Amino acid sequence: MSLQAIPMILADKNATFWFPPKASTFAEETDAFFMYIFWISVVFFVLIVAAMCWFCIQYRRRPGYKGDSRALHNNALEITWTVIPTLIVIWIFARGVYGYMDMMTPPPDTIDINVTARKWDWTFQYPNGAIHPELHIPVDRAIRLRMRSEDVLHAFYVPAFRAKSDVVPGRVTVMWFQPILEGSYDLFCAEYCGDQHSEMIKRQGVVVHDQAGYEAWLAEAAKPPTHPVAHGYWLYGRLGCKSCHSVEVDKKIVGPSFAKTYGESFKNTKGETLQFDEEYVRRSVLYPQEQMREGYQNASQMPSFQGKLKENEIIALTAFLQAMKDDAFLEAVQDGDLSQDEAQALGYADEEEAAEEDASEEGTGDTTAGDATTGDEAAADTSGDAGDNN
Ligand SMILES: [Cu+2]
Repeated sequence: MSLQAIPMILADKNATFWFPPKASTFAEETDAFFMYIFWISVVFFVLIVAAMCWFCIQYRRRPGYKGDSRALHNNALEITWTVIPTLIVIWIFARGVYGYMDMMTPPPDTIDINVTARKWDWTFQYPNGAIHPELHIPVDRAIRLRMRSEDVLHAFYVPAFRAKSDVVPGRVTVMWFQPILEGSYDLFCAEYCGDQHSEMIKRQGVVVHDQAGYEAWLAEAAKPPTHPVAHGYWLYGRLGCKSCHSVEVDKKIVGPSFAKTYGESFKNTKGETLQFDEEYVRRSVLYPQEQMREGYQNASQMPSFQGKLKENEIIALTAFLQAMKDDAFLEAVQDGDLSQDEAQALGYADEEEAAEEDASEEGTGDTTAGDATTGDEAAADTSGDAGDNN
């Protein structure tokens, strides 16, 4: 489609030639201020360049002319060209400080969302506990972000909100904004943070809903799928695994690929042969640096999930990894966003309502590792036959 050739900013009907959509309360003032400074610059540029050209011609070297070696003054002129620009710059500064204070001071009633930045992904944690890689917020409500970095300096930037702030390791940075326009907007990391920095650009990664839509989304986002494999896939997309572990066979992003690795044996950095099994997955998640796979010594930035993941969630991830041996499932995962229906058709997800009726037909998977060992209701009624070595 030809529209794709045009920059996104021109394709968006709410955007203008200069700016992305005015999607937050900051936009109007920021854009107006930008335009003031722009036009002030244009006026001075034209004045100065025109004067320069005119002087070049008027006072060009002519035969027989001897210059005056004294420096000449015109006090009135010099005071004018000092005072006027100084006043303009003071006005720009004052207005900038005023706008900055506004952006730094959240109103009392905000929705607070925790943001974690890491190489090379974002995670958002919502008031009801839901964790998601995208920012979903309601329109016309003040949003306050409490941002942390797990590794290096990142910067949270949503151009449509005219909102940007550094995310600094070792401290919590707070920013706020109030969206005023429903829609999806791009999220950027605006601080170069390593070789996959561009992976932190999330196209349409910020979604502004109406109030009812936000509440519905939030309720849904907090609810993990019940089937361990679907649950594992759900976690894979939310915990940041995705940014380092590919689902293409042998494709290395940072860590090893997740495709068809389960059950294989491999060498660790000490040259010992290990089996990629439940125990290995569990220890890798909790103590990632303990058994580094040969060839992945540099992937030491894998964070430990100790205290962050419950046992049933580790079991779900294991089940997901195990299911990645299955060609049909793998292909569906590779195609992009595996839907609940797709996972269900392949036998890797429970149907929410009519689970009982369909369970006998759906239960084809032999990959539901962990349904025997977890006490969690999430995995207790899975339809798989658990015919594996769990
Ligand atoms: Cu970054």
